[in-house]
Amino acid sequence: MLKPDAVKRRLAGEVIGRFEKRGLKILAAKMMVINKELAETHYGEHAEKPFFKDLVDYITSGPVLATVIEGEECISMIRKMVGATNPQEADMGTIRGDYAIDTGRNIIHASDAPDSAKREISLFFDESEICEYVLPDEELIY
Ligand code: RTP
Ligand code: MG
Repeated sequence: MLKPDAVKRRLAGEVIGRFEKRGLKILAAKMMVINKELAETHYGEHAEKPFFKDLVDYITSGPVLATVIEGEECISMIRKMVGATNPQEADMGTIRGDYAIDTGRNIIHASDAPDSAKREISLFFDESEICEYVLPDEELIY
């Protein structure tokens, strides 16, 4: 999910382009403004953390671009491409390392495990919004 800072800074296309160029497949993409309740559910694992309120305020502060992305080992691959939570600790070449400074404005959310991906996808998308298709160059990538 491209967070509101990414959308407002016009970085959404740039970031999605990195995933496309890597060979990953975009199955769904939707601009939306997340309401407080959905934000609290999405980030429920952090409900007791001191930064929870700021996190919910941030993620609801403007439109996000929610996506579903598919590819072999794509959860760990995308987390690696995204970089450390604190952009100042993120390696150069990662999305957060290249485009962000502040942990509270770190451009992108990425699911951290198959179970959380499944849960998060169902929070933001109906099944009918997820497109299955074959890329013409899939056999060059796999
Ligand atoms: P995300 O869930 O957004 O993909 O980020 P993440 O896995 O790298 O980090 P996580 O620990 O899940 O934290 C979720 C988001 O909360 C904000 N945060 N602020 N002030 C702080 O110490 C702090 N720690 C985390 C960040 O926006 C982080 O992405
Ligand atoms: Mg997380």
